[in-house]
Amino acid sequence: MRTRIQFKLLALCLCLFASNLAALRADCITAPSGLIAWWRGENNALDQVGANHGVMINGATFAPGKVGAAFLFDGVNDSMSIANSPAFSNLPQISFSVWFKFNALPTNKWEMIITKGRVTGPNSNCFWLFRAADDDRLQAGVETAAGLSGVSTSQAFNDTNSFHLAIVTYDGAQVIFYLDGTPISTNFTTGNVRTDFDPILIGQRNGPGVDGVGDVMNGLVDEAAVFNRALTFQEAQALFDAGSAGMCVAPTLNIAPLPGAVRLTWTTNATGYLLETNSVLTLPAGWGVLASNYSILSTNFAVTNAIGGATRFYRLHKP
Ligand SMILES: [Ca+2]
Repeated sequence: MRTRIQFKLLALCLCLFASNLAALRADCITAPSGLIAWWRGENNALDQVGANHGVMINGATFAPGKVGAAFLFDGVNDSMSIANSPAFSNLPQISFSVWFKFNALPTNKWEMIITKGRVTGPNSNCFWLFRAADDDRLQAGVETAAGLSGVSTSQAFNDTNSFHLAIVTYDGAQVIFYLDGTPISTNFTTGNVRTDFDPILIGQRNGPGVDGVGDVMNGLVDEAAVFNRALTFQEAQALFDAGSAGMCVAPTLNIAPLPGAVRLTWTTNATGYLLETNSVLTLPAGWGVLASNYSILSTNFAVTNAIGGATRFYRLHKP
């Protein structure tokens, strides 16, 4: 039984991958390809698309964000940390995307939004986005073997009222800084993004920084995402246009064994999806909507389904 259930779990993963192409919400957009990490801030530090889960540091918490909830940093010592991963190393191309909102902008204060590296000059960075203390501009960029390649706003950034979307792309030749879907700054470099062993930090830089605690941010960061390729102009604009709908999240189906039955649960509203079953892993034929001989355990997306001796597979599928 245990082996069969484990196999079913694997099968479910495969099936859900196939069905993930469908959108959960009509107004969200399909995530661009190359998405290797996505921290949504939905009251947890989980990576939506991989295993690079984060850790909330020094009481960092959550608050209403741009797309659902967001990470909230108090500007004292809060941040969110994601351990280094091979997925973030030696990348020939990269993009990173964050919605951010400052709650306060103290004078002469560095405010780190997302960083990988110590951000203390050459040979200390992978990529970064922060508000500079000296000129109050938003500054971003990547570091390669060729050196630092920075991009920035042309003027001081002083807004503490609204969320803004920052996207930085690097295609192996050009770094582009998109603010709210519009390219505002470009730079040129070559080579892979520098590799280090530092964590990705949201709301902080690695090391003490100027304020002694990593130049922590006072504000919110939402839907932080890293891609292993350069997003296009159209993709950057589409992410901004999606606004509070964000990128689509497919529901995940969980399965647990019960005596003579299985319990199927899903935690996200799966509007438009059908709960289907099959006796073999055949795509797309063979799948049928689960007959109504199951018991609804609760209105929170949980049912039990009696099983006989035969193996059954289950999936949430949007026709
Ligand atoms: Ca969110």
